[in-house]
Amino acid sequence: MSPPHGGDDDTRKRAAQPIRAYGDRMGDGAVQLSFTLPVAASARAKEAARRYAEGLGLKHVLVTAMEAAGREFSFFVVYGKSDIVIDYGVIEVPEVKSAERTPKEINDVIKKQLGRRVVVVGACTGSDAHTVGIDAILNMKGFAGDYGLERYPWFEAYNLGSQVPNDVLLQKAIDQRDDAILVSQVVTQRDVHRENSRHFIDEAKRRGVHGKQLLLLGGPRVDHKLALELGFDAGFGPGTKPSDVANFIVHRLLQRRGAPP
Ligand code: B12
Repeated sequence: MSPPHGGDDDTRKRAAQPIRAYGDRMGDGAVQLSFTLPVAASARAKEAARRYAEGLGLKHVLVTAMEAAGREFSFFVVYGKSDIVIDYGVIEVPEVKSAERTPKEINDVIKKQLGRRVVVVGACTGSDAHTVGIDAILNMKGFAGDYGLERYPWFEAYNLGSQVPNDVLLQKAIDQRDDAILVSQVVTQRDVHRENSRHFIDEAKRRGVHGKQLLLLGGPRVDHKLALELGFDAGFGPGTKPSDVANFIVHRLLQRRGAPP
């Protein structure tokens, strides 16, 4: 078993570490940027893209690609250089902390230390119809060679699918006395993921679930910081493996029992 990710030394004061984007040479500030302008592709459009990138503060701008994107839109890729320097030393970001156990170790620890199956329910909620993310975490097959929670003998996992209303998911979790509720949010247009997640948390508070059952948020534009801000216990983004989620849940359940995590 490996120690928790992002240990306690995360909070220690770090030395200043100024950094700039790296392209060809260290500190050259070279960046690549892509964007769309609402004009048809043409030589004028290309010049507009160059000026736009300069307006963003880039120097030595080179428009390397222009593609028509529909009749009245053009997509651009530009290179440029930026003078911006940031201090990496002052950056602090909350990270999900849990021991890194293998699936076998996770099952063994649940059996020995909890002595009962861990019950979880998940769904892609609101109007969001994307199921692949939540399936990757919960279904047998799993993701990137890492089996999903359904495959763990000491997990009891329920996947309600997509477009599930928040109150339906919460009611199921209450009825089953689940240990954790997994919410997937993939569509982020007009911040619908934040709006729906806030609604979920409000409902969870109203029903007395908040602070009792573990609330996990996941999706391609979700991170731990955002999830904490919204009132969840943890957030998981792209590349999350089912064992990351299993590790977090078990870590927290053991912590709650006062057992060494
Ligand atoms: C497949 C797909 C679809 C399929 C979905 C099929 C299905 N059954 O899921 C269909 C065709 C139905 C579809 C529809 C739409 N889609 Co779509 N779709 C995609 C696509 C190509 C792939 C998404 C995917 O499967 N990713 C793979 C999974 C494994 O990754 P993931 O979701 O990030 O999940 C991982 C992590 O985020 C995390 N995770 C995710 N959820 C959770 C939850 C928990 C609790 C935890 C712990 C972890 C976790 O773990 C997973 C494994 O690591 C993406 C583009 C892309 N390349 O990403 C667009 C994309 C997501 N779709 C998009 C859009 C706009 C739509 C539509 C609105 C299009 C339309 N105008 O009709 C509709 C949405 C309808 C709706 N009501 O939701 C946009 C979203 C843009 C945005 N920022 O909001 C994208 C990004 C495409 C784009 N570039 O425009 N889509």
